[in-house]
Amino acid sequence: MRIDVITLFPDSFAGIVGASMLGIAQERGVLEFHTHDLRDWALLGVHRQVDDSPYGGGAGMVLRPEPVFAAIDAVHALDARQALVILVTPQGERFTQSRAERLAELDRLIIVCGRYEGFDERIRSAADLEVSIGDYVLTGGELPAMVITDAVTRLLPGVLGDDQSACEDSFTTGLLEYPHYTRPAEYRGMDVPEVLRSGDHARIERWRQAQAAERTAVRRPDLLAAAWDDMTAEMRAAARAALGTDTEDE
Ligand code: JF8
Repeated sequence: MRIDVITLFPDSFAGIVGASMLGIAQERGVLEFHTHDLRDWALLGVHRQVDDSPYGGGAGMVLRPEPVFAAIDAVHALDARQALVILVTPQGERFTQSRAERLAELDRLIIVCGRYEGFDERIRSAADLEVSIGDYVLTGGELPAMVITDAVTRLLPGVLGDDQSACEDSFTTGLLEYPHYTRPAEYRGMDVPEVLRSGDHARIERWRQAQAAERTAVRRPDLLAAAWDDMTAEMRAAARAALGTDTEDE
């Protein structure tokens, strides 16, 4: 997959490019990641303007359409593969694991990061998809672009090792993960559960599944309904016990 990011702050991506997952994906030839400085397509003039004051008045600045459209056209032309253009905005569709899975199947993404108080409404028509990473306010689209890049990249074939395959992720299984332990067996009075040291792999698997169900019931009861059909009787019992309800099987 090729990911191009159009941004006024290309330097802010240096950290994630160098970091493990993206670095490995690029070394393995699974990912080509490029950033592009929106200012390269700024309006001609000494100030290399990309923003302007809003029509109708009001505080703050608005991203002008011309540099963004020109940048998207130019970046499209860098590669023959069809690209999906994603605009990251607080008004976008919520970015979820299932959205990440669908994006990971594509050949090419172009992610456009805004800044300032907003962008000219006409910029929306240049995008195929508007995405938001969550209900909180950020100062720009760079962090959302990094979040999307990270979540999509780790799903590309060959990025994760076989033994940590992405199918076991929370949000793929629909349940939160079971608790993990490593050495020492006892730490500050806290013991590793006996079952994990029993060597009984079938029992360990059942315990982990029940823990995942219980943990989801306690922390994210909103996720339970969607996972319910795939849960065993033992998992449902663990979830019910945690909820303190006696809901019947559906
Ligand atoms: C922005 C450009 C966002 N979940 C989210 N919160 N805030 C943003 C966001 C995205 C782009 C810009 N301000 C200026 C905020 C997303 N995605």
